[in-house]
Amino acid sequence: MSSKINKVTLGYWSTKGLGAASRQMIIYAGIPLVAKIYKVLPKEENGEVIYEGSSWHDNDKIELKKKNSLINLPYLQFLKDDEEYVISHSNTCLTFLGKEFGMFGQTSKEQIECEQLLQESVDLRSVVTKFAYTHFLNKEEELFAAKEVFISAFEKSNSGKLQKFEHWLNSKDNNLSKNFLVGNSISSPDFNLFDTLDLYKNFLLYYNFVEGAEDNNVFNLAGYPLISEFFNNFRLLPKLQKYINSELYKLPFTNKGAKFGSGKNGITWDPAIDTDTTPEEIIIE
Ligand SMILES: N[C@@H](CCC(=O)N[C@@H](CS)C(=O)NCC(=O)O)C(=O)O
Repeated sequence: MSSKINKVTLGYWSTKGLGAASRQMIIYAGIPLVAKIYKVLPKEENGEVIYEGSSWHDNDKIELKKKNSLINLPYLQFLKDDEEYVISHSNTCLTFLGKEFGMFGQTSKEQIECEQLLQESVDLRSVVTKFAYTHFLNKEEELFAAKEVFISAFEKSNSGKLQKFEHWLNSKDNNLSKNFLVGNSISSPDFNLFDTLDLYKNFLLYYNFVEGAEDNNVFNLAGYPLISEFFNNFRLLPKLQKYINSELYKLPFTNKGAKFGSGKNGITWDPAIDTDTTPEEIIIE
């Protein structure tokens, strides 16, 4: 499907976070992306370093709020048929982009599948991000909480979060590809699931929850063969390589205040050794 949009601006923090899947989709669709980057800055409060977001809150947010009262990060801004759109809420952005780029199912039944899968991937992601932004009193507490995340996301009972996706893929008709969540082609929830799995991959490897695991077999060894195949296939998709090879893919998953996924080494942001050199705009034509 050819889009009537010739350029999209996407605003988000200097992290992957809730902005990554939309960035991927725009690049995958071959539409020029202006990735506007806002950075949180360290500030001392009660003897502790906290991070504040005035680069966003006291700047672009003020003007954008006049155009959309719900404005938040991530947001999309673009012209379509000479009309300006400013959209926020990550799943709304992904739904819009999916429909615009022909990546939101081929039938109304598939569209409903996409919508459910987007919500489900939010549930899966929130288990690990809640943990990532929690500050633990000591290592023991952290490891206990990490184990809880592992159980909640990876347990095989019907309550586990990831088994839902494994079963979803498994129950697809035999004539449909198991490399995509919906039908036989890529759709919005694939991007969201990929980014979430990428974060879980780091989590599993760091806490060593899966013995002998490496980058490309961690989900398989954890007992999720279809998820493993989905993940490994997705990151090799030719149209995704522009993203994988860009600075956007190198950004940390979480923001600087997070204990997990925020540092350049993939663990915790450390102001003593880490510097945020991300430019204010990353343009991918
Ligand atoms: N439901 C929203 C949540 C958005 C949100 O919480 N954004 C965070 C970053 S993940 C933020 O810092 N927003 C900036 C703001 O509140 O203006 C979404 O899915 O986009």
